[in-house]
Amino acid sequence: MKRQIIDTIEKYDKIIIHRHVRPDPDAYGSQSGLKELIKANYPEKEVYAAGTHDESLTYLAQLDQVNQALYEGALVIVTDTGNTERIDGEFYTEGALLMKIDHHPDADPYGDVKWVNTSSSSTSEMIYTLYEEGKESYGWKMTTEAARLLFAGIVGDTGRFLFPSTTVNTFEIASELIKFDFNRTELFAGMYEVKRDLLHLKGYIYQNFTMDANGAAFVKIDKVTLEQFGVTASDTSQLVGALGDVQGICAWVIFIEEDDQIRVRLRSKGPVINTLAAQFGGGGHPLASGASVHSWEEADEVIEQLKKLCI
Ligand SMILES: [Mn+2]
Repeated sequence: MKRQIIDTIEKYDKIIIHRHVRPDPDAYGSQSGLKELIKANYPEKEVYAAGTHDESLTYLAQLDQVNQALYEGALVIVTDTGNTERIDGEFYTEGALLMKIDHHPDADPYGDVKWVNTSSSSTSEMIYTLYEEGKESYGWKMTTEAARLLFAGIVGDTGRFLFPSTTVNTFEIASELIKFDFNRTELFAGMYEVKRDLLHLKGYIYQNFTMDANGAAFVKIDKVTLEQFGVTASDTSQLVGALGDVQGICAWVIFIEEDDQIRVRLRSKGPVINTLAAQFGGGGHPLASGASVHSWEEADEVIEQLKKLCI
């Protein structure tokens, strides 16, 4: 599979890489990490990272401007994105070939070439194993910048190596990546320094969540509360893991009211919850997913379904 991917990359002079909307470090890490690797090993190729830039990830990478004409004859690679609805950026279907590289469940098997590994901690980890194959068979080199990006993706998706998706391989790859001379302290600051306002909102979450006897928990944060704390809805992505350290918790949902919808952020310690997310038009990982609902009544339905999963 990896050879087929590298052979395909070698065939195209122009490569455009996409990833999912509402990006996280693994989305940026796999997208821009792959871009850096291809650029370093095939300097004559044009490689672009497409999508809408997220200010909170500026410490990782900047994106490239792409237009429709650029897609003609291009290889388009989409990383870290399970389904086409979540692909960020237009025109991704307009290249000569579409390739999917991802670690989410393959519910939507899009693309002409697909490489899906759900047992990988992150797509960034997959990109590292692609590099290993490249190194072995094609003489690929790693760069410090690619190492920094892939390391960030792995750290992000494993919750700093805490999640069960973290394997012996993950640690081995991380230990290889930190041999490169990037500034880890600076990287961690970019990833985890939390604004004071956000910490106050975190306190609010711990003071106001509700949990039943089976460990199903929820908290609702409406727009007024967000304004009171001076926090934007997108800032709250840093708080999804909150409540995970509550003793006895089974699964939880944090609702964030936005202008036109209520964002549903689901996390679990055991029961699979991406099926629940899918019932409400969302998706994601078995233990970390999201969806959107359009009323607090609908939010209550999510809570009822979540309670059933924890029995
Ligand atoms: Mn990922």
